[in-house]
Amino acid sequence: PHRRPMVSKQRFAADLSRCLYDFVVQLLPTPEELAIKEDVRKLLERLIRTIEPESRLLSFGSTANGFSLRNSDMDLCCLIDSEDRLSATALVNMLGDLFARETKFHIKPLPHARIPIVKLSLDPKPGLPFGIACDIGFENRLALENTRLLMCYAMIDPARVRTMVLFLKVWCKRRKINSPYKGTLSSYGYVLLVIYFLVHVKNPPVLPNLQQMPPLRPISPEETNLNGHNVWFFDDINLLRERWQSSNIESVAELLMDFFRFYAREFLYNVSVVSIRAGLLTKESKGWDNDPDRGTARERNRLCIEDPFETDFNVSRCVTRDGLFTIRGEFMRASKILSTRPERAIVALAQLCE
Ligand code: 3AT
Ligand code: MG
Repeated sequence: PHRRPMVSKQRFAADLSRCLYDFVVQLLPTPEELAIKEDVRKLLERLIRTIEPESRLLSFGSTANGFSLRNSDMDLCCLIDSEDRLSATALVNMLGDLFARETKFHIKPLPHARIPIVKLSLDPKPGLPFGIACDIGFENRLALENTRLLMCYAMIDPARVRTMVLFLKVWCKRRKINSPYKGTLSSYGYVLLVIYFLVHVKNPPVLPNLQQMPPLRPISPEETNLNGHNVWFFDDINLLRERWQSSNIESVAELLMDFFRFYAREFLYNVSVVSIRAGLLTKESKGWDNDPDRGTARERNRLCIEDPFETDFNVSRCVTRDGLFTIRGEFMRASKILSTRPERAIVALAQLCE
């Protein structure tokens, strides 16, 4: 039988890069959606201030870090700048009642969750075809900092970094491997995998390590301490854009292909820890290795991704044995699809996200 010759690697990569940009652009939130969400944030902040006048309501997660897709959830964090504030549990109950009285949102207060939150949602309507889903938490200052860190990484090389991350977020949702509750990985975890790959695996690196760059002036440990964690990183984006010029010139498609190949075949899941702060670490060095006497450590640390600031925290502790098996299978599948280089890149993209 007649076999179709493969298109050249260069042509396929150029083609796929263009398809990736086009694909991702149409999934970005519209200006209207962003405006509606900002209005919601302001409205809720105004209401919260009737109970706690010294409070601020801030966005974190994808709405604030540059990795937001259309219709993504809103993650909000309430900070209260006064000494004698109410407990999170009390606040969740009071705000639940207040929002139920004063807004059209469906309200679900979770005062006794490990991290107490209020969940709000709005049904779809013509100007808002997917409604709104929003979680409000309290005093989660570390999440605000890791959001800012990811935002800085996104801004250094938006064309490549944002495209890769946004594509990966769509891909992992479509392939149903983005549910920490079901044993797979959170979006935050996938973003850390991408950044690790661009900082520590690619050689030359695509991104600098913002947590290890020399500061512009001496910094005392107290200044950068947040709940016992060092949250310093180089955040002068304008200066960074002037000074950081990656000598890696690979296209976004080449990077994506290599990303899938790396996590499909190269990364040693049994012994290694992904750390964007420190590079490749071992489970042993962190005390995250499988301890036969404590089976739970093994189950919690199948996949290990160190949080950039809360370094004793494994971001992927929810990933189960089956979950990891599925995720690795998906990395292999993706890697295989891209390595066949079909005539039209768009076909590969469609197949990837099937
Ligand atoms: P989506 O657009 O909602 O899919 P996202 O970027 O908002 O993606 P998440 O909803 O997974 O990402 O997380 C929102 C933020 O919450 C990101 C981070 O500041 C914090 N966060 C989420 N998961 C974890 C985790 N496992 N450990 C520590 N912080 C987390
Ligand atoms: Mg989110």
